Amino acid sequence: MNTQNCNNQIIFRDTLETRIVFHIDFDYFYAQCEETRSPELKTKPVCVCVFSDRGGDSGAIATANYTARKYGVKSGIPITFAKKRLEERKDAVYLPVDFDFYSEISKKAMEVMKDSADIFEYVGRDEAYLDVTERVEKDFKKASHLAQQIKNSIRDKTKLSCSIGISCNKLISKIASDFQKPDGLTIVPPIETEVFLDQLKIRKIPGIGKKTEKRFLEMNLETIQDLKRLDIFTLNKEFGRKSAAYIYNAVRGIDDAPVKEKEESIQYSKITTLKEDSKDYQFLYESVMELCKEVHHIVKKNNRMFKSVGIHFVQSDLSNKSKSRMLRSPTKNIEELQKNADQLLKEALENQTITIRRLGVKVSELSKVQGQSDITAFF
Ligand code: DGT
Ligand code: CA
Ligand code: CA
Repeated sequence: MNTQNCNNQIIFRDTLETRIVFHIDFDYFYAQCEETRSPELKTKPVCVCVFSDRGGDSGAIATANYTARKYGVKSGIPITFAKKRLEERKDAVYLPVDFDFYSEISKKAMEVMKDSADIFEYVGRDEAYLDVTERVEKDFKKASHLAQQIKNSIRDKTKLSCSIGISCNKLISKIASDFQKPDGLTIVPPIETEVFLDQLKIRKIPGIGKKTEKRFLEMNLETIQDLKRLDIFTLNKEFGRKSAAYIYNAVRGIDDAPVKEKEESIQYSKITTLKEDSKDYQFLYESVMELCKEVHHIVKKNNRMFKSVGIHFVQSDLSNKSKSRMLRSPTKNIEELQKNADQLLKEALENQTITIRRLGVKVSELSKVQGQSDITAFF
């Protein structure tokens, strides 16, 4: 039995019992949002860019529509690379990110999903898990109808297309939602799990990245079926107990993690591109303190307290690194914010080999300041 606390109700569910879980993921999300407000973009390659404060084409691609992807443009590559790859497409469009707009669209779509789920778990602006076991009475056919209704309703309200994966757990549904993108609907009933997973490349398992894939390829293992040949002892030796257990179960389609009730958690953050790439503490400290002031300004304006503080690095190779910590109690105090951000910076810089390009500070776990305003709120 596994128990779960949801709206103060304890729900008991036997994990051996069939569940029906949806994973819903919007297609080329930021770029599709841009297409909804400018339909003429639909026939063109569209790249949504995070332009850095250094000017020109400095920065990275956040995402691109499927036309641009045909030319090899994908998330994370420098804007200059994307422009080279799209050189022959004079109609290619490069737009700056507009997070407020994407959040607005996301909210509308998430409302549809919430209304259609027994349990709704927000994962990010463009994806969520839904447990629909009860409402479809454990029937995959009814689940398929419900998924189609959700797709239609999201399209009516937001003009967005999404892809849905349906199975008996989060892992298989996540893999399934990615299987027929864009505008996909992939249903994997328990009896078809093995056939579905076996054919797939190892890389399709969430959490298995380039490096792990390479190690498996060196062992001559390419598909999920190949991976099943490894016993748990070999996996333990190669990857350590925790990852080994995850991989061993994942290739067999086993995942007991419940869909947990979770709504979007609001956070306030500020990020800046440094004047030059650096890993020098004193240099970064100055920026962190400045960012804390800016974040604190937003906290104050919204009359909020925060209980979690985080810092974020975009490193010179464009990889990300972040650290956060939970405070003992909620606060709105800037000194506390700066002290914690400074400690996180020191921790993050231990063993830092690569230089840092962009630096961010965020606060989350927000609550309203109750009652009479503290006098410090006026300063
Ligand atoms: P999809 O789901 O394959 O059709 O395409 P996306 O663009 O929806 O990809 P997904 O689901 O991995 O990411 C959702 C959004 O998150 C995406 O529209 C932009 C943002 N994003 C993803 N990867 C990156 C990245 O490397 N850098 C930045 N800045 N944003 C990213
Ligand atoms: Ca997506
Ligand atoms: Ca996603």
